Parts: sequence; structure tokens; C-alpha cells
Amino acid sequence: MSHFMLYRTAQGPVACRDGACWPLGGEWDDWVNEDALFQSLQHHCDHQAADPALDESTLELLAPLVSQELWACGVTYRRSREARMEESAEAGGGDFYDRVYDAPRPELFFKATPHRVVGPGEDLGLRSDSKWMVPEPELVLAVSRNGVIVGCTVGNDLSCRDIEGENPLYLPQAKTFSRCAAVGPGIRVAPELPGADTAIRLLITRGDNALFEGETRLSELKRTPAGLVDYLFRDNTHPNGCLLMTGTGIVPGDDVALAAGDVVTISIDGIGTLVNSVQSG
Ligand code: DO4
Ligand code: MG
Repeated sequence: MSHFMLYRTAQGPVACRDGACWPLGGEWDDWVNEDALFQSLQHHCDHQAADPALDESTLELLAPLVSQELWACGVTYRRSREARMEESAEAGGGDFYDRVYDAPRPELFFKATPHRVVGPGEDLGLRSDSKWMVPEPELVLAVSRNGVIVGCTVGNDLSCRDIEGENPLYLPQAKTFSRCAAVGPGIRVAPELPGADTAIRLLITRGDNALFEGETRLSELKRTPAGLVDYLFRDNTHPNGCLLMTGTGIVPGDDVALAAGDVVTISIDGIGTLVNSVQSG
């Protein structure tokens, strides 16, 4: 059964499936808190005519969040564990990353309030006090206020490797600042999340040149999405639902640092492609 893409647009929430699009009406915050979102979209689209004037490729897209906080997981892929241990070796923090990779409790951190998050085509922000910033391409879960995973999207957990490597206690500064994350283009809504074979791809371009290309698969994710959400909701409420970044499995080589004007393209099979430029903050 084909999935829906739920988009937040300048004209309100829109659902698309198999080349047809339906304006949904109502509020974004209500749709993403429908625990049975797939069934709700199916019901709506079975009973309403699609709008032939809406074309999925030309919708005016906004970041797919209104009142949802953005949270994130760390060290959920082997590649991230290696990179964190290397960058923090001098600070003596390597052992923490090694241990959290295998521990029952995952690393979870608060990433951003909605106003710090950009959508498709918007500029990400470079911190003025970092010289080593990289994109982190991540599967992002859309979770309702009741802790139900209702869909997923593509995300970029823009990060400062020099700041987090200097001291693990600097993580909030390395991760949370103006325009520190991108999500979109839309929420994939289906009865199941994408399968283990799903590819996540990253391309960084500078001018006409590819600065870095990398790829991973969801099969490399050490933890289950449900397990991550379980920890996120332990003794914690998310009254508007939330988005949860599941960690990066692609880390560019140590010689790669983003510069103003670079373009970051992240694709996840079956979900979509998220493109953002980076600019000075
Ligand atoms: O521990 C630092 C954060 C790592 C992270 O964001 C990731 O693995 O994706
Ligand atoms: Mg990350």
C-alpha cells in the first residue's frame, strides 16, 4: 500500500499520494497528533476529491513543525561513535561515547525549539565561534503527544565538531543555536517505517564541486525507533508531539568543514530530499 506525504505549506497542510494532492484544512498541530494518522489521511482522501490544481513538485513548503520541539539521539551508528571518540580524544571524553554506544540508555538531547529550525530551501546558520561545522543527515521521527510514531522525515543535525570535541559539556552550544537544524520536505506517513535497506545519502557541494559524498543504511542504526521514543517519553511530556532525530551514520572526513555558500543535500529513499545552503549566522 502506498504511503502519504504530509506537507506543511503556505496554504495549510496538504497530503499527497500517487501523484494526487488533497488540501486537508485544519491545524498542523492537530494532524501530527493523530495517533492513527495514516488511517485518518486515508479516510479524508477516500471521501474528498483531490485538488487537480495542486502539484506535489511545486507546493510552497514550510518546515514540517509548528509547536513541536526537536529532540535528537547521538552515537546510534558505529561511524558516529568513532568520530566522537576521535574528536574528543584530547579532552578525555572518548570513553563516554564508547560506553553510550553499548549502554541500554541511549544518548538523547534537546536540539531546538521550532524557531531555530529551518525548512526545505532555507539557509542553515554557521556559528561565528566554530571553525569545524558539519551536516549530520538523519532519519527524523514524527511522534504524537501520546508517544506514537506517526511518520518520519529527513533531517540535518548541523553540528560544531570543534566545540563538542573540546569538552562534552559544551554539547548544547555545539548543537543548539539559530538555524541549527533543517527538517523536511514532508512527513512520510505509512503503516510501517522505511525498511532496514533504506539508504540515507549526503552530498555537500561548494560552487560546482562535490566537497563530500557519503551514504549509509538504516540497517546500521544500532537502536530501534520505538526504543528511542520510549526513552524520550520517560518521565517527560511532549504536549504538542515532537520530532526526534535518530542520529547520524555519515561523518565527513576531518578535512571537511562547512563554509558560507555550501549546499547540503540529504536524501532518504522513500521520503525525499532536503536541500539547504549554509550562511554565516
Ligand atoms: O554526542 C554527540 C552527538 C552525536 C550526534 O548528534 C549523532 O550521533 O548524530
Ligand atoms: Mg546528530
